[in-house]
Amino acid sequence: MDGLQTDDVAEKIMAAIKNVQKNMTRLNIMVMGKTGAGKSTLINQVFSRNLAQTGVGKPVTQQIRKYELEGFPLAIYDTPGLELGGDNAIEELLKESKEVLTRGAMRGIEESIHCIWYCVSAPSHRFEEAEIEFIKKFIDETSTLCVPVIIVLTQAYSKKEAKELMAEIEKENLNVVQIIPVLAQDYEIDDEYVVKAYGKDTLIDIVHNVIPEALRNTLAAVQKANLKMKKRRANAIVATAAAAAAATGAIPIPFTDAAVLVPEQIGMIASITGVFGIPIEKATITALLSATIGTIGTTVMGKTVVSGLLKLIPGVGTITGGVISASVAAALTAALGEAYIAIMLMVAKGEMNIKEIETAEGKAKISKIFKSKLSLKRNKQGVSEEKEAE
Ligand SMILES: Nc1nc2c(ncn2[C@@H]2O[C@H](COP(=O)(O)OP(=O)(O)OP(=O)(O)O)[C@@H](O)[C@H]2O)c(=O)[nH]1
Ligand SMILES: [Mg+2]
Repeated sequence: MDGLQTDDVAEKIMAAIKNVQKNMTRLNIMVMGKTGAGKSTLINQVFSRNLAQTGVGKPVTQQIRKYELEGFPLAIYDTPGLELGGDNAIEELLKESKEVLTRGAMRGIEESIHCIWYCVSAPSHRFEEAEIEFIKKFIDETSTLCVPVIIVLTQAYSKKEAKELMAEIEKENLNVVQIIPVLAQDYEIDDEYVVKAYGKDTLIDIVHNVIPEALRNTLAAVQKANLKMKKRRANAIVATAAAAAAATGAIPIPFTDAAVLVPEQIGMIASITGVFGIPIEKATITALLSATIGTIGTTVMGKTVVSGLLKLIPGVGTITGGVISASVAAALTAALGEAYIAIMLMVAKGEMNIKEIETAEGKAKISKIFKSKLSLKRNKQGVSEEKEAE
């Protein structure tokens, strides 16, 4: 691909990214629990934008507030400052939360509450009577709406205490998905002893399993507590795109035009970007293309390099009539996707700045990853193709 064509494809990818982001179904989570339980802390430590700190939220009912950010497909319904045990506040919350759940359920997937996190502070040590009453009633009266409830034992810096509390709650046989201890933020006992945060990744895995498939990429995108989950979603996107590219099959050679990137690959890059939730600019995409697929282009590196690179992939011998085989299309697509995931992971871990992709070193790094992914494919597929030939 020459500069102009790369630019054109980058443009298409940017449009596809915008589309993916625009079409992400919003995830709605309701967070409940007493004041000081650690709801706001948990939300801030799990999601990649500071939702709970961005203001007072929009009152949905007397006690329930909705937190949202423009262009971020997440809504948090919070019951801030709730004091259980006090007179009719509890009855009121029960009524209001039922209202919110019912209203949402009637309006379809976009407005439904998809999961409830009921937070109980682990250091408070016992599950208070008033709280048991509340949650029992709440679960009972909302069971027909089938919204999954997860009990989160927050501030669980003492795993022993958390275990005891968990045993106590389990005795109640509540109809909840799971009870899990979480320490959302490192807990400093003194200067020398700090308990490391834990459990947020497990919480995300549980949520992933209980929400509809249509919301799982959204969850991957909005959370920052479970990179493995982002990676799994991204790998699935690559597998689908590679299979689709193989089915599309005939990609014309030489790879001098935008046709190198079939729509499947454009969609793949856009979807992976969506799942990682990392803002990206066109110049970065252009750099990514030129360091991967672009290196195949004859205008960039000459015919000998083209054939050299293509030797990395299986099935090249089957090029006939100016098109590449299905397995080459799949291998190229998969290598591009996997290289992009590797980069996104480095960026998400803070090991690399996204703008670094545009530097000479960044491009060299990506190019190396892409080529190693291609040759890995050769090894893997080489074996299976030999087997098939037998
Ligand atoms: N170190 C540490 N502190 C926590 C954690 N969770 C909560 N806290 C602390 O506990 C206090 C209360 O936490 P919040 O997150 O504000 O509690 P909340 O449930 O949002 O409280 P309301 O908004 O009043 O309903 C804060 O001082 C937090 O710093 C945690 O996981 N680790
Ligand atoms: Mg709060």
